[in-house]
Amino acid sequence: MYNIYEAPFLKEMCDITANMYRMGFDERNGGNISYRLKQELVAQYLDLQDIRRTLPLGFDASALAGELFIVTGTGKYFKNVAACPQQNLGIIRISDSGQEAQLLWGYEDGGRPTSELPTHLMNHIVRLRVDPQTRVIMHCHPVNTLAMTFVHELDDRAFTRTLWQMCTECIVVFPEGVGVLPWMVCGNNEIGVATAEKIRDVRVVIWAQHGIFGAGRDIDEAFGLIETVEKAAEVYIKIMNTPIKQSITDEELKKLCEAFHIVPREGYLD
Ligand code: 2HA
Ligand code: ZN
Repeated sequence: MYNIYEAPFLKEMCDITANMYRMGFDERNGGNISYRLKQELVAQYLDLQDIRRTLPLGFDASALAGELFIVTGTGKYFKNVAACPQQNLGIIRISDSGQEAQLLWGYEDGGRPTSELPTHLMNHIVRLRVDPQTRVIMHCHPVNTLAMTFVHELDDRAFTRTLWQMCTECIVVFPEGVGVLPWMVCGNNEIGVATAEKIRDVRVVIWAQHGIFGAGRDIDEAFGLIETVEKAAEVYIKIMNTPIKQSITDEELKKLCEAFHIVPREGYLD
């Protein structure tokens, strides 16, 4: 058995949480990550029969039965993960019934997975149907994306179009657009269901006045989506009160799509 502290997935979680903290995306205990792991890889580091604790999920996650995830802990600070992963992270397996998470490693001070676990698992279920290679769901609180939800209409198409117009790369990075939810109470099944409904068609869902979710095949994809949206939102917040002399037209966005061989969300360009 290898040393878990040398596992690549543990290092990736330590690196990304430190990076997101430094970027100001995850103040205090803000943000959470779930990363679906390959069983054969985890088996090199952990005895998969050794269940430390069983944690009720409060909803049916049987579509993920047997799947392993490394997940940030509830109430834990991203800034502290790298120094003490065994308290701030946990490795869980979804039980055969789909009603429980079996803790295999971590949360060593008695902790539990993120309060947003229902949203994470519901998002994994939906994204896995669209793209079986999906592994990462990531949530954080980037400031300009939040700010934009105060001053911009929350319609998916309108919000997406504005983001596309702010940076040339946006339509290339998320041609399917973004989904936007109105303000809701977080940390429960209801917001999980609403988010999963949106994330069927997009890899980015924005929670108004709260934050953002990104989905991806790896940490880079999920985070790359989030930082691209955040960059566009920052440009928007910087220019929104300034007279605009020129911008990227729909015709130009179409030319960009042709040049990069991408198909933008139907009906989103005029
Ligand atoms: O506190 O970000 O949405 C963690 C969160 C809840
Ligand atoms: Zn949050």
